[in-house]
Amino acid sequence: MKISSSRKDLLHRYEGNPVLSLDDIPFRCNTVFNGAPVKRGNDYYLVLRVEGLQGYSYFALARSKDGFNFKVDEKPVMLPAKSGVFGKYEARGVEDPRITEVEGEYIMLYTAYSEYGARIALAKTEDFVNYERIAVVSEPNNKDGLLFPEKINGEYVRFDRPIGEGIGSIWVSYSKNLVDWGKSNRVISPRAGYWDSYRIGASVPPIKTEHGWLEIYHGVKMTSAGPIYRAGTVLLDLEDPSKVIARPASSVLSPRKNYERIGDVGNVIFACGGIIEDDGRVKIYYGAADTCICVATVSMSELIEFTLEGKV
Ligand code: BMA
Repeated sequence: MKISSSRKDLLHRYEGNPVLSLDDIPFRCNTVFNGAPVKRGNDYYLVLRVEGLQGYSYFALARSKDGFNFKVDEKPVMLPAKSGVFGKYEARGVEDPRITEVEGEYIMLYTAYSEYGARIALAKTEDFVNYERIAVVSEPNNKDGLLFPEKINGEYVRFDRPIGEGIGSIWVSYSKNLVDWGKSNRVISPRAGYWDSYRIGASVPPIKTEHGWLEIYHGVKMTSAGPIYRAGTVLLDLEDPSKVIARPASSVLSPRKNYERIGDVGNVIFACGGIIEDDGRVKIYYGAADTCICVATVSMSELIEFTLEGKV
């Protein structure tokens, strides 16, 4: 019996973690976490969620040549909008960016936060510095929005996490134009008794594999000392991502290091993206304890083999 995967983390932490923390930010702010990575050619970009000293979040940009050593631009790249529809729904900040390249366009879904709650908003960028806001694409009480890297049957596909009857499940929806979304269907829900029993949400834009879409999501268990956020995997049907092919019992990364345990919100691993390298390894970028950004790596084949053990 294979027990290694359930007894220790499948993902390997980068020894130089955290790759970004408050000391790397060239302007005054409270904290940095939950960054969305993109690799274009040999250049890595990481769109960072920064929480300002005012208490609300906005986005900054970090650049790297190796995916581990980053330098942050002098000024933030996207502040909450001040007017119009976006001004109304971003009044308490913009959070948790996820960027997907679809047909040569970089599309970012993020949480727009206001007195009305969390909604998902969509923007496009060509250089990760300038953003064209397209639309607010969900009603309140929804977050963890991200796009698939390919259309399915000619339509854009997204995951999100609406809060239904107090239970937030991951849902899939479709759109022809990125603005109007529909055909929503539930994908997975929290599992009583497991590491993801309290809350879940999509984390990394799905990775296409010959076995199905591999989604790395976050799951939360509530304890008497508060929540624990972990990362886990699920494999979904390529044509209909609401069909689960495999969902292992165990997670792939749990908070264990001090930088994951201690911070503004302790015991949090919260991934917002991954980069698949030519050697078949994937770098997962995750916010740790809502206080810094870390990287963990794993080979795609190991991750798939592990996930397939949870075949339903
Ligand atoms: C989630 C999001 C994340 C955050 C996490 C842990 O609900 O708000 O931005 O990292 O909680 O606090």
